[in-house]
Amino acid sequence: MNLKEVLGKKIEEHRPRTAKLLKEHGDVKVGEVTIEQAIGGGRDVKMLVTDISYLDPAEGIRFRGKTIPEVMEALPKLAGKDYPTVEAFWYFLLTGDVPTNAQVDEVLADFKKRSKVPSYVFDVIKALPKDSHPMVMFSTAILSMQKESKFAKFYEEGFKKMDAWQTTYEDATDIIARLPEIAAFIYRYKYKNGNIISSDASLDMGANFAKMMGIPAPYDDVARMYFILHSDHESGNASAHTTHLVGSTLSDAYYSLSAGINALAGPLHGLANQEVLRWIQDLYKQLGNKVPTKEDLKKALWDTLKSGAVIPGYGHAVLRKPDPRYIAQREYCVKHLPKDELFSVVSMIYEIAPDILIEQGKAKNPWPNVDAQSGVIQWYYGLKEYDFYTVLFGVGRAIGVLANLTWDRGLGYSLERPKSVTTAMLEDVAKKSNNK
Ligand code: HAX
Repeated sequence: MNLKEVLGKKIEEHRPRTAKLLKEHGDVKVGEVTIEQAIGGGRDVKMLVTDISYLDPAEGIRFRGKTIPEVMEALPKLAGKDYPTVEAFWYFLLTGDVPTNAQVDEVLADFKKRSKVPSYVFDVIKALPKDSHPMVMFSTAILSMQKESKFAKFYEEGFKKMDAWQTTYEDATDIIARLPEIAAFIYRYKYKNGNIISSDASLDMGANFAKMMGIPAPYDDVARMYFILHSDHESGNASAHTTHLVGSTLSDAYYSLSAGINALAGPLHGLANQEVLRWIQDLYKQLGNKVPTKEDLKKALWDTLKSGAVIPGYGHAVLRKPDPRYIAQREYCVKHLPKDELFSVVSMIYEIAPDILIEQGKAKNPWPNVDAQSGVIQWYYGLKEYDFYTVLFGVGRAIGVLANLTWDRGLGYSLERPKSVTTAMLEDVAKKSNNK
């Protein structure tokens, strides 16, 4: 059975579970919403369902039940490489099964068939002002391909709810196969005088991306690691939730992902990775291009907080420990770039920032998240244009959110439409609760 057939079987097997929960237990409560949750962005409100990843506050992310080290260990790798192929990971995220080498080969071949980016996408990118943020170029490029949507066509020609996952799967796979070339094009067009490097269909996604970026090995493994680490963080984070929300209107994967990418572009979300580097570079400049001492760093961290800004790369809405995605990247740095100057500064921040955030007493989680470390690795391999970093995050994030969108359609999830209340209603509830 190929990936699509395996996925179809899994979706069929899963459907009775969702149907039974809805039919027999639909009125069972899974939690209650407090006033703080209603005003404060719905933290911890349990209103999304996914089996693709789960984020435990104390442990961190598990993809399909496996921790990051377990995933990296279990999935097939190409000879001589330290990280699994993205294609193997895609199979795993969609099905929960560790693919055999033969199954990975099928996905590799399938991605190659789908990877040709329509030429108008490059024209669309070039039509934007060249000083547009790369995330604008990335999101626009994805949206510009909407006319390719097989799901949209299927809808027009006679939609059947239970078959909708199939064309969503087709769209999702088409998009993921094309994103590396789009991202690399944006990079080379914007920062390398339009000196574009062509794609090589004989390579896997990681190696092909490294080639098109013009960065030699081991950047292929960096790309694989980076895309896998950034793929999924359950469904409540802003980019995943946005993709899911837009998809719940039966907008296709192109509309949905483009919207999710726009959410990722916020500084409280994916853009934090560029903000970390911007913050460090500003500090270098202020100090006359010197490596900061611990005292300099302490002062700079306090100055940042006193100015009302956040320390980028620190804190998390769910996690209450150092992010395992941060740790995985830190381990890469310890192994491959232990003496790098920027890595030393980021490590110094890791030593200092948590205590300062604890002393300040606001952030519920004083530990680093995925974005605190990721720029260091990119910078080391020559990718110093830090406003591009969120695009790299976006290529990875697409893998997770599109796997979820495929399952959303497979299980026939509903249009998302939570209820709002007025402030007066909340005041009334608060008053009644005081009078008890
Ligand atoms: N620096 C300073 N203050 C921080 C902080 C940080 N790193 N993290 C949280 N706080 C503050 C919040 O701004 C909030 O202050 P107010 O009460 O004045 O509004 C208070 O601490 C409580 O916030 P929280 O409950 O701990 O955190 P939230 O769930 O509201 O927000 C964020 C989570 C990740 C947005 C937050 O920690 C933050 O802004 N971090 C810095 C930006 C960042 O690194 N974002 C990337 C997060 C990972 C990710 O999604 N990547 O894509």
